[in-house]
Amino acid sequence: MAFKTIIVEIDDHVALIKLNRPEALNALNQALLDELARAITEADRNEKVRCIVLTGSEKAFAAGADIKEMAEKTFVDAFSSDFFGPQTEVIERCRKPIIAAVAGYALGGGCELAMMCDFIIAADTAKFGQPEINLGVIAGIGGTQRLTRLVGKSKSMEMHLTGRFMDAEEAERSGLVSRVVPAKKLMDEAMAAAQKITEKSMLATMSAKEAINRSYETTLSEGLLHERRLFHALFATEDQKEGMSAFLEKREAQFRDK
Ligand code: CO8
Repeated sequence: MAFKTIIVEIDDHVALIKLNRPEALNALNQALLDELARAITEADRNEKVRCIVLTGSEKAFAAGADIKEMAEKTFVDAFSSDFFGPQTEVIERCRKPIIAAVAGYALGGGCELAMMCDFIIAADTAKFGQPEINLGVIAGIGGTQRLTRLVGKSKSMEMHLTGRFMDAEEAERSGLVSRVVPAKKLMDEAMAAAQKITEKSMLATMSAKEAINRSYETTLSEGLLHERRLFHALFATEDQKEGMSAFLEKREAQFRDK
């Protein structure tokens, strides 16, 4: 089924998902979040897809949840529909890697959406912020939790309490983004990173993602044990034999996800 608020292109094992509501700086409304959840579910199930890249426009990754759509909501509306809960859980459950390629504004829900991805590559034009406080609310899809884990309490607290934006250089320095690239090169860099990921064994890729995400959920000793067991389990795969033989034989590994 065609999408109206996003554009999805699958090219050479990478699903590129572009948020596409230019009239509202890609503000996240119900339709967009529904379509995004559906596109990510489909990409996760599609055997051809090995990595997902999520991006917006040059001006905005996403300027937050759609304020026009939200403004008249009541508590009952928000609570009974579990406002944005089901869609964000789908994104969080995706087992394939998702790279956020962020240019321009990533504010409120837009910053939170970028942080739901596995890592963020930022253009030098990127601006991150959690300005919900200016609207009389707070972050609602992960901002208080993920930003705090990524940049620490002090900076997260300042961003949430004052609503100030962080530029790309500060975002890299504080650990919010993996790296900053010139805006013109953003998509080339994000696609090159995705391409690199597609060449690995999917079994190792998904294991690495699972183990890293587990570090947010558990104690160090449980996390270390989980990592070690996944590492042990990968010795049951043909890809481990292929990867190590290829190294010893000084050739490129040909992984088959087996
Ligand atoms: N929602 C709806 N429309 C928006 C949004 C938004 N978040 N952001 C921008 N737009 C619209 C504007 O209304 C404008 O539309 P129009 O031309 O029809 O008036 C158009 O996009 C262009 O925007 P501007 O003219 O404002 O562009 P500027 O370049 O002057 O400013 C800014 C850009 C600074 C990004 C400015 O638009 C802005 O401050 N936007 C709002 C940012 C914001 O407050 N974001 C947080 C929203 S709340 C949120 O995200 C909560 C997330 C948690 C949800 C939890 C659910 C469970």
